[in-house]
Amino acid sequence: MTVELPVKKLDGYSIFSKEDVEAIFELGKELRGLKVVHVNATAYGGGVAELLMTIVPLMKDAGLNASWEVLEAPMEFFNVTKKLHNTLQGADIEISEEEWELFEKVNEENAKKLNLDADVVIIHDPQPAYIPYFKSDTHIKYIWRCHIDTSTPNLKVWNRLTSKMTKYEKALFHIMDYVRAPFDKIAVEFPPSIDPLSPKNRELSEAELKSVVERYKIDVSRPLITVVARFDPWKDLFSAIDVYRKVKERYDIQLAIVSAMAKDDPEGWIFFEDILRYAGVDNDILFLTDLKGVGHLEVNAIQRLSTLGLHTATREGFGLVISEMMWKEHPVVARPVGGVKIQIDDGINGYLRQSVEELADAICDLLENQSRLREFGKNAKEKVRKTYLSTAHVKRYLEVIKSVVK
Ligand code: UPG
Repeated sequence: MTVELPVKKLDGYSIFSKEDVEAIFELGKELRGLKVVHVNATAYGGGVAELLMTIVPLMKDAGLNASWEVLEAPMEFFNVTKKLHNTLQGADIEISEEEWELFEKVNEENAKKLNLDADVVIIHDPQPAYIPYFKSDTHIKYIWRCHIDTSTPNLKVWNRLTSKMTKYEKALFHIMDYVRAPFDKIAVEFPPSIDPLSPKNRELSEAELKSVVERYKIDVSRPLITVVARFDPWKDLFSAIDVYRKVKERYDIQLAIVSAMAKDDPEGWIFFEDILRYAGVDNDILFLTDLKGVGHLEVNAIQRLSTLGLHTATREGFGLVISEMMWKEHPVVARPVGGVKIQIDDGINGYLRQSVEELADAICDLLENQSRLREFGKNAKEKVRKTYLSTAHVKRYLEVIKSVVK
């Protein structure tokens, strides 16, 4: 399925990163008209869809013929690929022969069905990873874009999966810790980005904020700690509730759990129930999900209304939600894992802590020290402005595309 895209103009981004925008237009001249197709598993929900909704329109504005295709697959396929995702992040579970067969079959069908007649095809994550294997065209250059933490994968699954991923010319990873054979020779360090002009991150008016406060009954007179994360085992929302309870012994806080159900994540419903049960009856734990109409603008408003962010993930490829919160001038207290470590500079724009007690202490430290809270918040925004905006990301894409077509 081809995803319909909004129009986005690079000119609008010049106020944030003039040099990157100029560099993109230069590269765009060299690559004008080049047909580039991105392929992933869902058009809505989760970090990859969030990224493509900006990256693809900006590539178009740079002069490339860029488009975005989404896999067509039954729910059983997504059960298998969620298992695949979990094993690549280290889970010790088996994938049966039947499941591998389904994985291959859906990839083969999509290799035929999707609109992939292009110069460069960029495959995101493991779900569509076998499409190149099933394509016979020799002129297409393939790039694999990995979004997950593959630092300690289940090797049996990793080796089997990658044994048929031989047609890729480049493999892009958020950080080099994730790189392993067979991609070590073609790997590129490739952190993602947030879009400062998207509904998720743009400035909001007082009226927009007020409407969210009223709709979701947020008490702005008390501190609000926010965790934005899919209902996924790796996000460890149980720990987020434990941290909240520890802090609550000392401060009258509220916890917002902001979450959406991604189409390619059938496990989400099971975790949703488990976490609701774990939270019990506590009116200061706010479940703000897409079921209640929490979309991009609402997530933006909740992040802006927050005192600080909390992120308890135990594996995290990058964690866009951290940069999103930092962009709104709030520090994030998080576990020192994967891509989280490159966003948060401990003691400068947030805190990196492992245990529930340490995470709770770090939050209390910021609640006690309002001037530190503000200073960390300013540092946080500056870090994102310098490092993680869409323009830097688009520029890196054009450089990598140029390297495979020249
Ligand atoms: N989001 C919503 N509504 C919600 C909850 C989340 O829009 O109710 C958004 C959130 O704002 C963010 C995205 O969904 O933009 C979630 O992205 P991220 O925090 O990066 O997590 P994942 O969905 O797990 O994304 C995968 C990787 C992650 C990586 C990302 C992009 O797990 O580590 O940063 O892909 O490469």
